[in-house]
Amino acid sequence: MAAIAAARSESDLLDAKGRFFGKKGAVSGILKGVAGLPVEERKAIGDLANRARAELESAFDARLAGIREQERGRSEGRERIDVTLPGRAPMPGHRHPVSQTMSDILSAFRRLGFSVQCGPDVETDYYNFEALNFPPEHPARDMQDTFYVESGTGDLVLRTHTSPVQIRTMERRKPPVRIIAPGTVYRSDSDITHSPMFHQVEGLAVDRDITMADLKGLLTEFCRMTFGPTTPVRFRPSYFPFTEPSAEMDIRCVLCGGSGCRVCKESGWLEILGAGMVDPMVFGFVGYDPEEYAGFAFGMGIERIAMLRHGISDIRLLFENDIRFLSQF
Ligand code: 2NM
Repeated sequence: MAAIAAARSESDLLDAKGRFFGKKGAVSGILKGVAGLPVEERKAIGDLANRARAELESAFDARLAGIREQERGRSEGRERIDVTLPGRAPMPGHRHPVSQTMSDILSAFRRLGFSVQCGPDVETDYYNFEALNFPPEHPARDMQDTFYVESGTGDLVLRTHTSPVQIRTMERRKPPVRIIAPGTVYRSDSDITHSPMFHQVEGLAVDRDITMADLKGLLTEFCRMTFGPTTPVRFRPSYFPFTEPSAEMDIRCVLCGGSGCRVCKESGWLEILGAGMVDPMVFGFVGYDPEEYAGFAFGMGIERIAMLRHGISDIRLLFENDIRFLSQF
C-alpha cells in the first residue's frame, strides 16, 4: 500500500505492480504457496490471500485513475487555448504590377473585339525582322541591340517585339483578323527606363475596309478605358519599317495634367504607343493581297504603362523582386 501511495506516475505504479504481482512477485508467491499448505490452514490463508490481492488490485486501480486524472489536469493547464490572443494573419500574395497592367490592357482589347494570340520567345530572323520589312542593315538587327541565340545557323534571336506573332497568325488565317499579342520581349538595353527583358502588347486588325480612322477610334477608346474617360489624346507622325503611315500616340500627362513636369519633360504629354497602317510589303510576306485588304497595327510597352500608373521612376525596381517594394501595389 505504501508503494502504491508513493507512485508519482503511471510508470512508477506499473513498476510497483510488477514487483508484487509479477511472476516472481511477493503476492504471486503467497498465492502459489497456498496450494502447498496443510488442508486445515488452506481455506483461511487462501481467503486472506485473495482478499489482500483484491484490496491491492483496487488500490492500484484507484491510484492509476488518480494519476491519470492529475496528468490530465496538468496537460490541460499547459495546453489551454487563449481565445483572446490575436489571430495569425494570413499573408496572401498578389499579382505583380506588370501582370496587373497586362491583364487590364488585355481585358480592354477583349471588350473591343480582339482575341489573344501567343508565340515563341525564341524567333527566327525571318519572323522577327525579315517579314516585318526590316532592311538587312537596319540598326535594330545589330548585335548591340538584339540577343542572338547560338544555333549554328546564326538566325535565331530572342524576339525584340511580339510582331512575329502577328506574322505567324496572318500566315495561318485569312482576314478578317483582330488579334492582340501579349508577351515577353528582349533588347540589349539597360538603364532607368529600359530593361533587357520587358513586356509588350501588340495588336492587329485586317479587313477589306480598315482605315486610319479605325486606328484612331480604337486606340482613343482604349486610352479612355485605361486612363480615364476624359483623357485628352493626340497622334504624331512617326516611322516604323512595318507600317506606312506610322504614328505615335500621346495622352495628357497623368502626373501634371498638362502644365509640365519632369515625367513629361515639360511637354504636358506622355507617349503611350506606336501604331500605323500595315505596310503592303508585310502583306506580301504573308500572302494577303494589299489591293483587297488593309490593316492597322500598334504596340506598347507594359512596364512603361505600369510605371506611369503607379509613379515608379526606375524600371529596375519592377524586377529586383524586393517584397517591400512590390507589396505597395
Ligand atoms: C508597333 C508599332 C506599329 C506592328 C505591326 C505589326 C505587323 F505584324 F502587323 F506588321 N505588328 N505590330 C506594330 C506597328 C507595332 O509597336 C510599337
